[in-house]
Amino acid sequence: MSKADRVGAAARQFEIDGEFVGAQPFGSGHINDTYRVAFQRDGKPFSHILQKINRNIFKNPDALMENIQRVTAHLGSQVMDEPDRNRRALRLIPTRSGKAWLADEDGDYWRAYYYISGARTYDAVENTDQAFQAARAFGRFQELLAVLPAPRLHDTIPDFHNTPKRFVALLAAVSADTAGRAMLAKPEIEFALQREPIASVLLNANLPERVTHNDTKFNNVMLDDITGEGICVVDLDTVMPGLAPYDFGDMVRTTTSPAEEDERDLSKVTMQFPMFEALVRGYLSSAGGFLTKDERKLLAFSSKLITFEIGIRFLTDHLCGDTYFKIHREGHNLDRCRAQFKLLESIEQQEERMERLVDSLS
Ligand code: GN1
Ligand code: MG
Repeated sequence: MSKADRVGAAARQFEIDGEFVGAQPFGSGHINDTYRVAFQRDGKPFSHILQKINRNIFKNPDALMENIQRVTAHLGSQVMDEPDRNRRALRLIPTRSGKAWLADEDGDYWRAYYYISGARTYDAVENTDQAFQAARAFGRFQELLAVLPAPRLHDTIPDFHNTPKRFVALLAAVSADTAGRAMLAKPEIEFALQREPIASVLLNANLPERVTHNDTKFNNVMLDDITGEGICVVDLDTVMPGLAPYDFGDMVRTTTSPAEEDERDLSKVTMQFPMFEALVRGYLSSAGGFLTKDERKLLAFSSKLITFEIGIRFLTDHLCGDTYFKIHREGHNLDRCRAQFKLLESIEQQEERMERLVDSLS
């Protein structure tokens, strides 16, 4: 069966009342395969979202889907009273046999979500209002999940934000040098080695464990086309127990620079302070009620740490021959790493001012 046929076959197994028309790749994720699947009923077109889970990366897809099922059901119940509740939390479409996900004959796992119309994601931020809205939405996401009933969620990727372990993985990749790329990446490797001491700061800070998103990229929140409001947080694969500042940090990494994550013109990559301020205000407007003093104190620092962490993950993958993140050109992971490290420098230069702002707003 061709790839397209497999997508169609999977789409037809979900409880969707209509005739399957076709599928288009959707979004800009680096991990799963995401499609917008088109259907029609009585000649009227409509779409849904279909995703094939990357089994290379998610070793326990049943646990992952169990998490997603619980999280989406919980969020759905929390937004029940809102008039447009169907746009405010992702909703799974069950399979024809009543399951929350599909495991096909090839061992692939699929899930389908109702399409959310009148809203979209952006790969690069355009203005401070968008930054405020995104941070407010992620903060609210954490707030709603703070009352998720027990049991604890599964760790879909153990040690996901364990920066010291990410650092050790980089060292191993440097010494194995399987793809023969370490020589050419020497400046980036040096850059990373100099910053080892920051790796363990958050893990050693004795922060409370919370339900966190863990992939709070700006393009993981949908903004309403008309009002601009951050209405729905997407990409729930890594929702699991974690530390709140890591979530805030990844908003800073992905929302404050006007350039995209893989920008090659590094002069464009910079931490824009007004965007940072909008993120702090937006995040505190929703998460301010539950964050502890210690968590607040680490918000500015977390921006630096996560940018370091993702930078070394891109570098590690480059050295390993690009086995983890999808790449679309040669050297793509090295480009991504360079952009992260440029951003990290920009954050370092503004760190004191960032600290002062968080202090004054907390
Ligand atoms: C991956 O799902 P996607 O492509 O948005 C990655 C994140 C990284 C991000 C960098 C499961 O996210 O951790 O921050 O790329 N997700 C996983 O863009 O590793
Ligand atoms: Mg994502």
